[in-house]
Amino acid sequence: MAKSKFEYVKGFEMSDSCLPNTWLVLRLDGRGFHRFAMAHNFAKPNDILALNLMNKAASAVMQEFQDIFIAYGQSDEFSFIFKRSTNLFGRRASKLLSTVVSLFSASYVFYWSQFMKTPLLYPPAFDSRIVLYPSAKNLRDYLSWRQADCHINNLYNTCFWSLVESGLKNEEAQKRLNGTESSQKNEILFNEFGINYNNEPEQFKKGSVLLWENYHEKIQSHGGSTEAVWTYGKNDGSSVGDSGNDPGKANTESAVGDSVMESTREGFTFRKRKRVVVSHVDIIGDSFWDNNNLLD
Ligand code: DGT
Ligand code: MG
Ligand code: MG
Ligand code: MG
Ligand code: MG
Repeated sequence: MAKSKFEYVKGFEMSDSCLPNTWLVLRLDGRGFHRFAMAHNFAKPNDILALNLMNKAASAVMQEFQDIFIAYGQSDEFSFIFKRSTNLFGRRASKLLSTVVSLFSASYVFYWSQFMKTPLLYPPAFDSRIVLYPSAKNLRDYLSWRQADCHINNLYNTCFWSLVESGLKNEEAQKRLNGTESSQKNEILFNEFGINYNNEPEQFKKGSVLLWENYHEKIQSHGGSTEAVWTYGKNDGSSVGDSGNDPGKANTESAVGDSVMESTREGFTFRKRKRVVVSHVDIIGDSFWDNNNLLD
């Protein structure tokens, strides 16, 4: 087809494709969520429903972009790690950033009412960036950094809000905690509030890790109901969203793509599926990485 005389303007577009063969980390973060959390009455310091809504939106992103092999979320942020070999959108940074962050934001709004009891008062926005990591050590250190950040903030915030609840003004609580070590914060929680920080929910201490898990869907051959039959997967956790551990529900909720007809026996067909599962495990130590073959 003949080109118009205006076509030359395309030449002004800049190439921004990411270096090949590097782990591509895309992190997004809620804009002004200090205000957003207050406006929507988020529980302090952690609103479990708001955190689960973040997980749901992240799961929607993973299901759309299956080159993401792990995602990690805490507070108002999520990191998505793409396979080193991904060629999604020709690895163009602007295309990846804009598509992922808009799908995440739209999903956050789309699923809001399934999770939150208060109405959504204004549209939330998220910023996003891409960072490329050339070595497995760099990538693991990146994820360790985010999980350590989660722990440090959660310990501080748990202490801070306990002090405020006990009657201190915000500034007084801040002053009390200024310069304290982790051990001192643990002691304040234990001695003054009877809280053993170790017993706080894993989701709050460790954040959320989203991974793919394989399973076999069992289908009765004459149509009818379907049932999930779990493979001996290494990842344990619950499905994302409100489906909990109900595999039947998870089927329709989270099952995606690549459905390869596997086998038919005893009147049942088994179909290979994969779904996103969320867990709240340590990703700083070696055991997570030893147990999950993720870094090839
Ligand atoms: P930014 O990211 O520079 O636009 O500004 P913010 O205000 O989003 O700050 P950021 O991302 O450093 O910190 C996250 C804020 O979100 C922080 O003020 C606490 C709030 N937030 C996140 N999750 C929760 C929650 O579960 N409960 C409550 N009460 N607040 C939360
Ligand atoms: Mg920020
Ligand atoms: Mg933020
Ligand atoms: Mg943040
Ligand atoms: Mg287009």
